[in-house]
Amino acid sequence: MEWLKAVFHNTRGKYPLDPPSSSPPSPRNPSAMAPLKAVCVLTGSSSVTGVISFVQDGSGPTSVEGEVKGLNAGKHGFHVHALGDTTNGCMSTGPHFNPKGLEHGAPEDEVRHAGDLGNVIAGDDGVAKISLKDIQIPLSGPDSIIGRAVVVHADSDDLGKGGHELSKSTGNAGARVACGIIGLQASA
Ligand SMILES: [Cu+2]
Ligand SMILES: [Zn+2]
Repeated sequence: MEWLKAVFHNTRGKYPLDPPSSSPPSPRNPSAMAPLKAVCVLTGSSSVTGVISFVQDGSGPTSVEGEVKGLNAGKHGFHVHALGDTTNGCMSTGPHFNPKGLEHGAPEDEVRHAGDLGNVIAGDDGVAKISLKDIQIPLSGPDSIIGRAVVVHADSDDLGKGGHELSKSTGNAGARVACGIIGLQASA
């Protein structure tokens, strides 16, 4: 056990109280550079299911990859909602994640919720493949999406431009057909 104590003592001594000694944590430290990974398993009251993976390298954009199955063909609103609370199904995941307090928009708009990831498009087989990058959904820091939720909607997100009373808040994307909580995954 002596070696274990030594390692433990050493670790405690180095972070965060003591000034950096021989190997300070820095952006060049390979372990500090390991990309963060997260995953979200989507389920809902209907037969819609999916798995979405998130990877962020440093402070760069977050890559979002995955697949949603069991959808009606066509466009479906795809958002990060504020809360990782599914006690009342997808209804309790709150509104779109919106740390800047802006109106709903398209992913490429300056005025948008951070959680506005636009639409996913399902083919005739009901499968939507997702592959996007976004700068407003980091996996660490004050605006991290870890512990929040991904929601897939029944209808198309009008990206704030539909002129409906809900356009500027939800994109009028209709019911929440599937959702899941975004959780950390082991880094590569
Ligand atoms: Cu939504
Ligand atoms: Zn929104």
